[in-house]
Amino acid sequence: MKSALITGITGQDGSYLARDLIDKGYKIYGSLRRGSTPKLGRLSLLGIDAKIDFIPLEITEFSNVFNTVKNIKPDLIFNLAAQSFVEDSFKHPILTTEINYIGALNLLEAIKITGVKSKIYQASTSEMYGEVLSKPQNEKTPFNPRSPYAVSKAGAHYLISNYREAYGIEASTGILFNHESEIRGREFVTRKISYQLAEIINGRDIPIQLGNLDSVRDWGYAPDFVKAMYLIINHKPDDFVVSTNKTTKVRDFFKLCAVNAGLKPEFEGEGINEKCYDRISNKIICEVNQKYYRPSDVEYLQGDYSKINKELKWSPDTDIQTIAEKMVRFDLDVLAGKINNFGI
Ligand code: NAP
Ligand code: F7E
Repeated sequence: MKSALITGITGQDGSYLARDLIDKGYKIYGSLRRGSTPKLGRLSLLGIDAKIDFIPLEITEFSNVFNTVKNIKPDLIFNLAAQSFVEDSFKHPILTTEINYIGALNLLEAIKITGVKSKIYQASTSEMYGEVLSKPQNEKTPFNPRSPYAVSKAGAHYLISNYREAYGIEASTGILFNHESEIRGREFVTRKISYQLAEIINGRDIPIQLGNLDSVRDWGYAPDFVKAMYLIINHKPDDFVVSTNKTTKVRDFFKLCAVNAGLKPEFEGEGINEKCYDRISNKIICEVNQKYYRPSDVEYLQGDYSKINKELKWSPDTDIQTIAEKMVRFDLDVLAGKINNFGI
């Protein structure tokens, strides 16, 4: 039986990827970091928690990573574990670097020293493009990172190509642009919006507090994007941009969600004084709060996914309207008690 080790299995992507790989007949090893209670909510929601062989793993501890790789010798390793919240990386830059950069290095060293034939996929990110040097961004666009998160991921990205060249390790990256879903973490802006709008529909009076409404993202759907990971790891080792090539501002994503929630959103004012009114109730449903501005933000991301489309025949299936609709529907159903979301 083919096997795969997924680090970060409890996260959004790890959960969807595990579901796909189980369907393909893989034995799944899912690594869990130390903690009083494992966060299995997403895996329970997808109904796959009982199908995974969980192993304790501290990704920053080399001997632990080494012994894990040596003992289970997985055919595939997906390194999805990360401190993935950009805003937090400004508060915890060292921790972020240890998990995201040293974690990837530990896995590569373990593969190199043990000599196991595992293929490895590294979760690279559009954040590496930072203050973009050209539009849209493809595999040849230079990186210009704007956060400790982006710097740590760019370092890990370079490690992958270095170990590929220097030691012939079958290591690939997907440079994934933002991808969202019903099980996205609630700290990320899309789910913050869909969940808190559902709370407003259920009687909450306090407006949603957001930061930079002008930020532009190329948002895709996570279940589409994890399919690309599997294609990438099974191809000859390389780097691929995974995106939709379509852009949306935070403000416009908010409007899409609010309409889906049955509201009539209208933004007024500028900068810190901008507010969104629901023209049905005339209540303020969103306002800008300085607290959510970042020390330096990535203003514009748009991915050119031509390479993966041409070489691996991948393309996104789900547009931003459908993503907003699905996320709002899910959160309304959760708050109406129709779905047990296991705290996700
Ligand atoms: P996520 O939902 O935040 O999941 C992150 C995962 O990493 C969780 O399983 C978390 O475990 C684990 N983790 C955090 N700190 C850890 C540590 N110290 N040791 C071991 N595991 C740790 O992230 P995601 O959205 O699924 O993203 C998956 C990967 O793709 C990440 O590497 C992210 O940086 C990258 N990425 C994401 C996007 C996106 O738009 N979603 C785009 C590009 C790249 P706990 O459950 O224990 O917290
Ligand atoms: O922010 C702005 C914020 O936190 C998107 C991670 O998965 O994708 C994600 O990183 C934009 C930023 O995602 C709020 O300033 C405004 O410009 O949802 P986000 P992110 O930072 O793009 C990349 C590809 C990854 O690799 C990361 O792991 O929205 N924004 N107001 C806000 N963002 C948040 N979170 N909260 C707000 O209130």
